Amino acid sequence: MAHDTRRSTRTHRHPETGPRLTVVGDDRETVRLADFPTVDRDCTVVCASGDRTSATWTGVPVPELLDAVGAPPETTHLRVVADDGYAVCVEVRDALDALVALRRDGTRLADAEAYPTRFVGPSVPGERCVKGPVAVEAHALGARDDPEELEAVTLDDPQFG
Ligand SMILES: Nc1nc2c(c(=O)[nH]1)N[C@H]1C(S)=C(S)[C@@H](COP(=O)(O)O)O[C@H]1N2
Ligand SMILES: [Mo]
Repeated sequence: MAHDTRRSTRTHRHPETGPRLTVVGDDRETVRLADFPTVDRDCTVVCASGDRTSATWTGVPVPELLDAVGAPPETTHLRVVADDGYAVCVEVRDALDALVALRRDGTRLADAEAYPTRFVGPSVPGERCVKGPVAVEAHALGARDDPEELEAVTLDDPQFG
């Protein structure tokens, strides 16, 4: 199916087409999540504070999204960017069983939260389970590159719960 190629960097609630996500690899595409198959996955989001949220998440597997743009084989990290200034870097091996979720325990996130999608996975640290991701970018970092330099936030900043 042909994907939308407009270079939007924001995910909005599109009443007709649903949430979108910009995926950056060899190509850059803004895709409609509704165009992809979804799977269910049990994940627990654990905060440094001790709070935890366990749920069954339904969403698009991250590898499906990367395949749409052709992530380079050298990819080491994914940078996941939200529209609230939050951006994190996740090791690609931890992202391979992650989802861009649309539902939590069967309920649409768009109906329950201020954001319509969630980057979440069993191997993704809780603070990196980004609410309302608008972009996922493949990066190939060298051994001396610091992935935290790609993170826009100090993760212990109290403004980010
Ligand atoms: N966009 C965005 N995603 C975010 C955050 C945020 O501030 N903004 N906080 C993170 C942190 S620190 C944690 S612990 C979890 C909290 O998720 P929960 O509210 O579902 O428990 O979301 C993460 N994802
Ligand atoms: Mo957190």
